[in-house]
Amino acid sequence: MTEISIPKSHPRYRSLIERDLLVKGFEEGIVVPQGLIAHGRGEAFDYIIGERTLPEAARAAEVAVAMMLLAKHPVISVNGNAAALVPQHIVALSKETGAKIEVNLFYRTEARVRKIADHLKKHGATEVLGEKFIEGVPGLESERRKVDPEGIYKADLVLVMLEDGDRTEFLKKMGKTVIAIDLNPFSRTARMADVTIMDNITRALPLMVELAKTLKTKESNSLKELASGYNNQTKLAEYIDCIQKRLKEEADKLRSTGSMR
Ligand code: PTJ
Repeated sequence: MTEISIPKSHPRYRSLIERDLLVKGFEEGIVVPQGLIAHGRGEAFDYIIGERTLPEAARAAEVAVAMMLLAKHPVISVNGNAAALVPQHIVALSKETGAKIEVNLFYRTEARVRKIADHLKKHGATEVLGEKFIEGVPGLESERRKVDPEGIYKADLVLVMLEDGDRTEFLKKMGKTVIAIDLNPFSRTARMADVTIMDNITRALPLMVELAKTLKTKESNSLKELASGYNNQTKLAEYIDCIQKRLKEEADKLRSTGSMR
């Protein structure tokens, strides 16, 4: 990695640090080159929403955590990008909610699964599933069909982050609840999930950890109430409204500065 330190005063400091984490992950064999491209797509959406957690995303995160705490066998599915960007928060969320961690990769190699598991263990995980697998997602042809019998296969709820388009549909067909974190409200994953948190995982995961600390002290009835009546399609429409509103505000700002010149 180019050893140039990024000044904290740089307006894009956070974004540049994220890029560095991904490049480091790439050099260590955790992130695939395609993951760098995928991150770029995410960055574009993040830029448009103003690189902040929208109120709708905070609400989705709360519902998601309530569902994780209510689930019998929740599993956090981890890919290369997530492991590089938020390993400590994945471990913390697993500890706060009792969810298992499983490495599940689109560009799967056994060596990479092991590397990611070791990386998560270095960040405090005691158990990481994914090395032992069955071809357990009927109809799914990608490498993501390889799931641990004690993990995703058995799960009643799966948290997925930065997904390619096809898995959520098949997990849903298996009767599982799917929570997705995806900055792109147009993606198939975002559309197919039960709850989509349209936020950068670098903000969503820390928020979920904090929410879990509070929500785990609540009775299951109040968690059920919190999660009830959530409509993901309506929420996605609200996200798209936010994007539209922000674009219009930016265009109006330019028009008004233009008219002053
Ligand atoms: O590690 P592997 O082998 O499992 O491969 C992982 C990648 C990411 C390469 C694979 O899942 C993939 O190709 O994903 P896609 O189809 O590019 O989808 C990734 C989605 O995540 C896109 O909709 C992006 O907008 C979104 N995204 C990218 N970065 C972030 C993000 N969402 C939240 N936070 C981010 N930081």
